[in-house]
Amino acid sequence: QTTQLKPYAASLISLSLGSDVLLFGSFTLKSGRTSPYFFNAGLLHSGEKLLALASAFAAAIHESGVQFDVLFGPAYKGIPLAAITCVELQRSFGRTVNYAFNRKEAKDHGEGGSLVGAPLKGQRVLIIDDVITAGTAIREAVEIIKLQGGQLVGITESLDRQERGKDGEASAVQSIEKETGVPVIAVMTMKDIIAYLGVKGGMDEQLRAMEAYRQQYGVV
Ligand code: OMP
Repeated sequence: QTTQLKPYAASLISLSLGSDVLLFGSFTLKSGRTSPYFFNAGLLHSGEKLLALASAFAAAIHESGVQFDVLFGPAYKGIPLAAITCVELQRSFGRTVNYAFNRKEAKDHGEGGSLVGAPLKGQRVLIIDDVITAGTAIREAVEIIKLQGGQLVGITESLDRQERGKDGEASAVQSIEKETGVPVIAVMTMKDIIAYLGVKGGMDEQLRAMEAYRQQYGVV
């Protein structure tokens, strides 16, 4: 089985490897699993890296063909992702969309409300976030959109780890797709990282560890 590595996935993996955003070693995940790799999107904090991240997101979203009005970035990590990707969709593809995000704490003064940015009511909404592991954060975002009267049309994330959930054969992303009925657009997947390392060469040990992890926990 071969993986067709998309140019935007390859460029995000290459950028992440070069800036220690994608690390190899031994990492304890939120799920409690010990992973041989970890992706820390928060380390993409320079203008140059944010631009590359935004380009990768915009390309993946554009290629998916999903039509939407508002990019919703759940607090906190989704907020800058929504803003930079909104700008990049305009710059690269001439697509005008709005963005919105939630506050973690509801405000009781000033403009009020827990939502900032474009109203979601009656709008087609695409959620943007960094990594989906168990999907806790994403499910909260789905609820917010429902409460605000928005129409969820898709979810996009930088990395799909493609891991089996605790109870069952499906990954969090597969379960979310089934629950919500909308597609999850991943800029890159665990399989993409494995394919990239294979082509790049010189990282045999990391590749072997990734393969072993995939065999144990992967859905692909
Ligand atoms: P869920 O809310 O359970 O889907 O977990 C998503 C979170 O996993 C992210 O927001 C990160 O805190 C964390 N994470 C990463 O950022 N990168 C990884 O490679 C793996 C994890 C993780 O802990 O599973």
